[in-house]
This record gives sequence, C-alpha cells and structure tokens, in this order.
Amino acid sequence: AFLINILMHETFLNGECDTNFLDSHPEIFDIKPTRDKELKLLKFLGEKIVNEVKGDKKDFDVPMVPKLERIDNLKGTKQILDNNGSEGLVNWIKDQNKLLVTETTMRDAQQSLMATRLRTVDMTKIANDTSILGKDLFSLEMWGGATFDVSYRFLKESPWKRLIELRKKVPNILFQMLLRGANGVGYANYPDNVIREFIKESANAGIDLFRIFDSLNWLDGMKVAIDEVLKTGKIAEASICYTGDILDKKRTKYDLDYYIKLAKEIEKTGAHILAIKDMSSLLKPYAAFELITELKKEVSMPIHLHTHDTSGNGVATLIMAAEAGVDIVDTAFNSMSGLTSQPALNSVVAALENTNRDTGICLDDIQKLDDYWSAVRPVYGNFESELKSGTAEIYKYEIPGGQYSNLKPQVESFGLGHRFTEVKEMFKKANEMMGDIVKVTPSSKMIGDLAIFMVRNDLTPENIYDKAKGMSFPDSVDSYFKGMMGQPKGGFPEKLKKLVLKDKESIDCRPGELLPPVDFEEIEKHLKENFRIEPTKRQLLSYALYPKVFSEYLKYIKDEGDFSRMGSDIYFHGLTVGETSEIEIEEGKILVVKLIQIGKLDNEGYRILSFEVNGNVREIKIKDKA
Ligand code: 3PY
Ligand code: ZN
Repeated sequence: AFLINILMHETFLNGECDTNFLDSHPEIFDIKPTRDKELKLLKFLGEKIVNEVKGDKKDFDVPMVPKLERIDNLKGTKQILDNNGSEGLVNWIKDQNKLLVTETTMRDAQQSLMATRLRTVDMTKIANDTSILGKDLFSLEMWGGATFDVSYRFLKESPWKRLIELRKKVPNILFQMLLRGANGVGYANYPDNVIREFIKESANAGIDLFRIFDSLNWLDGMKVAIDEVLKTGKIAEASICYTGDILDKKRTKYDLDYYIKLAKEIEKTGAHILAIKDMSSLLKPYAAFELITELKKEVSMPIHLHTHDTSGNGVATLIMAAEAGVDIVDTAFNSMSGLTSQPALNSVVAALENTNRDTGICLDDIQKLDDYWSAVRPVYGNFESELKSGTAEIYKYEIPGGQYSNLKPQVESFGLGHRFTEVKEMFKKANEMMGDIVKVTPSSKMIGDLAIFMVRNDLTPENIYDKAKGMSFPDSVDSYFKGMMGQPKGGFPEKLKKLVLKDKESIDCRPGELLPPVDFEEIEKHLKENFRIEPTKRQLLSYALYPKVFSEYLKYIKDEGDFSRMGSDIYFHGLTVGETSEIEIEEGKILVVKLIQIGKLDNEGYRILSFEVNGNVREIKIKDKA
C-alpha cells in the first residue's frame, strides 16, 4: 500500500519525484485502512481491466432479486430435524406420499456446469427469497465436493463464511453437503482425526445432512465418517455409487444383487438415508425403476436418488424412480440444470402435478428463483464447457459429469486436443484394465490420468506391459495401487499393479488407520507465527485439509485484499470506460467507482487508469503484460 501511495501520488505521477520526495511528503506513510482498501481495489480492477478483460466487457442483465420481506418462524425440514431429531426426520420422510426434492445449484450444479466458480455473494443475494419461495424443498445441497477447495484456491473466499452467512438467511431448509468419505472434501485420504473434527465443525457451522460416499463403494472407507455424523445428531446419508447397467444381463459385476447386498450392509451401519449416487448419469430410466423397486423391498431406509443429465435422460430417470417409490431426488433449477448438471427441478415439479407423487412445490414461486439464476449464469460463461447437448456416449465411457466437462481442457493442456476421442476411448480401456471399477472422485480422476498418460506415451492395453516397464506412472495411479484410495471390489489386477508399483509396498487396511493423527496444536503454532492470526478451529481444519491452498489464501487476503463482496460481473469482467458501479469493500462500506479512462501505453509498458471514487479522481499505474 505504501508503494501504491507513492506510485499514485500527484508528484510522482507528474514525474516530479526526486530524492526529497519521501521526506517532504510524510503523509505517504499515513495509510488509513479504508484508503488502503481503496488502493487495493483499484489495483485489482486495474489488473483485471488491462491484463484480463482487455477492454472487452460483455453486457450482463442485472439478476432480479424478488427481495421478499423476511418471515420469522418459517417452518421447514430443518425444524423437523431440530425439533424431532434424526429419527423424527426419517419417520417424517417415510410418511410422505409426495416426492421430496433437493435443489443443488450451490454445489453440484455449479460444480458440474461452471467449474465450481459460483461466488458466495451470488448465493447470499437470493438466500432470503430461497428460504421463502423454496420453503417446500427437502434440502439445499450447498457445500462439500469441490466447493471447499475452489473457494479458497480460485475465489479467495472462505467456504466457512459462505456456510454461516447462508445459514443465517435460510433457517428453514436442510443444508446438505457431499463428503468424500475418508477423503473429506479433498482428493486423498486424511487421518481419522481430521475427518472427525471436520464433520463436527461442519455440523456446528450449519450442515444438517452429510451425504457420504467412497469412490470404490468400499464400506470401510465410509465408516468413520458415518460414525461421526451419527454422533453429531445430524443426518448420515450413506451412498452407493452406481456404475455399469443393471439392465445389461451380460455385465455381472455390478448387477442388482450387488446393489442390494451393499444397501443391506449400509443399513447395518445405522446410517439414516441411503443415497444412490449416479455421478455419471448411467442409471437409465427403466434401470432406475427396477433398482428402486427392488431396494424398497429389501431395506427400510428412505432412498435419495442423485443423478446427472449428461445422457439427456435425467428427468425420465427421476420420474421412473418416483413411480417406483423413491423418497427424495436431486434436481437443479431449470436455468442451472441439464447437461452435466442435475435434471431440471421446475420440469419435474410440473410433470408430477396432480399425480400421487405431486411435490407440493409452487411452480410460480420457484420460477422466480429460476429467473434469478438464469441471469447469474452468463456472468460465469467463461467457465462453462463447450457441451451444447446431452450425449448418449456417456453410457459407453462412464465418465462422471464434472469430469466429462473438464476433460477436454485437461486433455488440451497436454497438447492432446486433437486426440480427445482417443482419450475417451482410452478412459474406457483403462477402466477395463483395472477390472471395471467404480469411477468417482478420486478414482475417476485416476482413470482419467491413466488414460491421458497412455495416449501421451502411445501405450495400449496390449503393449503397456513391455513398453512402460521403466516408466513412472501418474501419482494417482501409484496411490491407487498402494491401496491409498481403498480396496476395489474384486481386488487389484496383479500384473498391472506390479508394473506400476515395481517394488513399492501396498496396504489392504484403511489408510486412516496408518496415517498419524494431525497435530492441531502444531498447526496453531505455525499459523500464529507465520500469519500472525489467532486461528479458529475452522482455520486449523482448513490448513489440515489444504495446507498450501489455505496459506496462499491467507497471504492473498493480506497482500492483495478481500474482494469477496464485489459483484461478480465486476469481479470477473472489470469495468468498461464510463461504467459506474457500487462496490462494497467491507461490511456496509460502499464505494461508488467509475472508470473514466484507460491511458495510452507508455514507453515502459505501463498504462494509467483514471477512476472516480466517491467523486474524487484517482489514478493508478498498471503494467500492461500484453
Ligand atoms: C465430488 O466428489 O465432488 C463429486 O461431485 C462426485 O460425484
Ligand atoms: Zn453429482
């Protein structure tokens, strides 16, 4: 800030700066907090305008917020849980004839459509209206999965703050999160104490329902998490990830019997709800009918169906599941649905009106929320994939929704864009080489890494055993064979395991049993010393889960500033010349900022940008990196 004060000083800008400059201008050292924030803001905007958007900003509609007056004592599923406990909620679910509906915009829908970039401000703006207009929703999936990592890593905002702010504004609908079993909200196994503390703290901060899964459907990988959720008194929803096709009687590894056995095992853990997690949109409509019908006969837990619309058959799958008696389904507002996201909420509600599974949700009410999201979505357009339609080829490749939309850019980053179809084919072959495994974070990423590795090195399932003898495989493949993602049904393919691990050891127990507990006191000391903060339990956990990402976040907030309150059109696209915007730089402190001019490139490659901030002209000098 001190340096910016100098750079922005009139004398300096006029080129009249000499060696007496600092002595004759003591005010340079007088950095008031607000002025400091203002300078950081202009620097952020300047960088965005000069080096990212490059003067080419699109026009966005302002998302319409209904701005309904807050209603006290709204009663929803959250009150059933809080007043009657988890058993009370389960009984209530079982008593319902209507199809219960979860809405996923704030988690899976945005993770699958826009690379998880949805910012907290866009969620909190519509939160009060959601609590009123969405009062009949069963739950909002709004946390977990990739949201934790991405909010620190890319958005530079705290996922905890998001949860707490939303909780305040939505007191009546259950908050649901996705937990990757022993991988928590990360990509690798964590020590048990991290998983347990994370669950406790998430429950304290406002999560009501934990959907827990294991990326190989290995029950041992979920047990610690289930146990801890049960202790908190919240809802433990344990998942079976769906893969294969139960209608194809030639595919016997994941047949109906497999799912029924697993469901019964899950029921014994004491988990409250059974999730069928169809992350790759493989559960065909008639398969859903058969699966739910049979599961309903065999287990008494309520069943919650999660699917994606990658195949284009998502709504049909949900309707067939409803017909078979599924209790709860996942959907997203229409404007945030389809493609790799969830099937369309408003369409499902409309389809079931005046039937015995009528959801009881008011279409006109949720339309207002849908309208809001339809105006928010274009602001994030740069993060969307090129997919324009659902694709039935997903049945062949079995690639999860989020991964499918990300795979192309990932493949391009290796310079293999022209071999994309080959990579998809190799994904299928890599899965077969592994003995046909469940593919979901992180096992799906491992298969993807292996497929790319094989294409890059011109390996095939036939030549790999000779050609790859001396090669070191991607970390994820190594870690898979070491047993660090758990144990797959049917075990590991021995020949491939030997090729990958060479002489390295593997385990067949839970990795969490071997990993030493994280020492939270040590982390506390480290954060105090290095970042001069008195860390909260939440910050300790963030560091335990993502040491590097969280450290970089703390440093960014300190050095560059906190822009989490800025509107997303400005945050991602800056300002155009002549545009005025109100920008909140701290709670309740709003600056009116107008971009007046982008100066010409000077001899040293800088541009001076002129702004008006609350009526005062301010200039900032930005290096043009072009
Ligand atoms: C995640 O783990 O983030 C998923 O969405 C898996 O389907
Ligand atoms: Zn999903």
